[in-house]
Amino acid sequence: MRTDLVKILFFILAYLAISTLLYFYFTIDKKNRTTVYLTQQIEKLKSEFKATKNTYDKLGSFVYDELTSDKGFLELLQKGDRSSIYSYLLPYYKILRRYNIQYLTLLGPDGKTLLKMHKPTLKPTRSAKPFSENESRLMIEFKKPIYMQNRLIGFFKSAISYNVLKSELQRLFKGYYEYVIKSHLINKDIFRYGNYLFIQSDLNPRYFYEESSYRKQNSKAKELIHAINLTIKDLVANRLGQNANFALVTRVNGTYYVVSFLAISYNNTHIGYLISYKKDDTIKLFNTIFLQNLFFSNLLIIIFLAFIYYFLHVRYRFEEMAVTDKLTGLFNRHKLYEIADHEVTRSKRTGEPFSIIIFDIDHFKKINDTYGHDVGDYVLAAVAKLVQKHIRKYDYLFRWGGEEFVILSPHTDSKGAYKLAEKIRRLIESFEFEKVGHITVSLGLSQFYPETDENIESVIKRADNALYQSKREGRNKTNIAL
Ligand code: GH3
Ligand code: MG
Ligand code: MG
Repeated sequence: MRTDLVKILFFILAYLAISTLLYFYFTIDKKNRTTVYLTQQIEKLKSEFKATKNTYDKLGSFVYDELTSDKGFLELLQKGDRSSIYSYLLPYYKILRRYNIQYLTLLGPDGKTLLKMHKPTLKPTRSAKPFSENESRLMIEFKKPIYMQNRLIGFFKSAISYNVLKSELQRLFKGYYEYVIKSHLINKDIFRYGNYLFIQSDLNPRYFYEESSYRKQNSKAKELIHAINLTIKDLVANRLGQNANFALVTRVNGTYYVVSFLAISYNNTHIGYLISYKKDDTIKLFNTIFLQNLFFSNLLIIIFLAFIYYFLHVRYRFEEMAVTDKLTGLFNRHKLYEIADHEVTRSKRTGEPFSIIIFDIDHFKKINDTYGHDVGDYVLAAVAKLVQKHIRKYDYLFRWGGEEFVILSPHTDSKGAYKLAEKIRRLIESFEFEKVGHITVSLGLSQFYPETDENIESVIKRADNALYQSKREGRNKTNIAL
């Protein structure tokens, strides 16, 4: 019973150990999958950003190509006649505006602003107000050199605001986009130039977004972005400062969202992030895969361990059957040799003897003849039960064959064994067997002498001889072989 409990406990522990290991393995696996996937999402945002930017660059290039192939325009530019240039450029500028390119600027070869089409200063002042650094940071610019007869005569610059880029991204790709800029860029300069108004981002107090872009978002988008921002606020706090791209997963109302951050720089200074918020079922799938993996691996472990347990149990049962006598339930001769082997080794090592008692039921044939084989069987089983009950816990009782039994008594010399033998003889003699009444046994015993005996055979032989001595001397007797 106790060994069964130990075995079951062992299997439960084995199960827990393997299951825990697998849990960690699948957790790491899920994490790796997610990491790879998020990296792809950053790449995706990069591509979206690049592709959208490219369309605006192409639109500007179209006008640029038209202008630079027109000799008349090049001459006007070289002269620096603002109002003529303005009239010349106006139809082009109107086209560009239709495509949301609001900023068109011409610069001199020295890089100084000559004319801003979106804010023209037509009077020939010493120099038109240049773009402020900060204003540039709120735009995406496409600047190209203008040559006349291989001489640099100025620059063509078209630009779009991040607001325009954002709405275009939103139109082309699924999800919501946000552009946030670092707080230290929000200063008077920006306000003065663009009438820009900024709101502190609910994502991080160090980042701001344009009020006008916020106003343009529909309320559903605003609510969702706000809800997502609240869940990732703490997660991004540290990462935002690193000025590097990153992406993360969050869950709002049971829906997974991937939020990707693309770091934006201007002249190698970090200015902010383009953020995309996208609903994502792939992350949900990773979770499902994780749970499926856990479930099926646990099921497999249970089946596997149950199989091993069953296999070991069956083997144990077979082994027991091979060494157990069916009629009496006692160990048989095979087991005697097995146990005797241990005892011989131990006795040789410690010098302590052990004893063998052989006993045989007297006139057993008569019982069979008189009462039948079944009653004979009953007597054999009853004797086994009776003796088993009266020997010490560490004594072994075996059915040697027929109506003969053997007791192996560890730590016992022939003197001690004699006492035990006599006890058994008297016990059987006084016991009242059903139908049969009283029976007797004859016994012979011998001890193992560690110095002279090599194996159990000689001890059994001596005990057997002593048993026959008892038979010859009239039965119901014990003899010691020295
Ligand atoms: P002794 O006092 O000299 O030992 O006489 P005995 O009759 O007991 O000895 P003998 O060896 O002549 O007879 C043993 C008998 O035990 C013979 C055999 O049929 C019987 N026997 C052996 N095994 C079994 C068994 O499993 N069941 C039954 N019922 N009888 C058995
Ligand atoms: Mg007999
Ligand atoms: Mg016999």
